[in-house]
Amino acid sequence: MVTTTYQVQGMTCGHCVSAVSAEVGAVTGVSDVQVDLATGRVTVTSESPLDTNVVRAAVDEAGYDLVDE
Ligand SMILES: [Cu+2]
Repeated sequence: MVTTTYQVQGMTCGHCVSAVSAEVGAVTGVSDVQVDLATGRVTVTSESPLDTNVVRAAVDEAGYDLVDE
């Protein structure tokens, strides 16, 4: 299992957290998504390393932005 942390911009409430969790959780290979609303940190557990662009697309689909680090 691989754990990767991303920074997401624009989340303001529990609904945002649910939207991001649902979209990122639907990415192939992802088994767990933990969102910290206060910091915008999204921790994703997956079977193998994820393509950042795929995660970015999922976050975008939810209506938020992945911040480059
Ligand atoms: Cu919200």
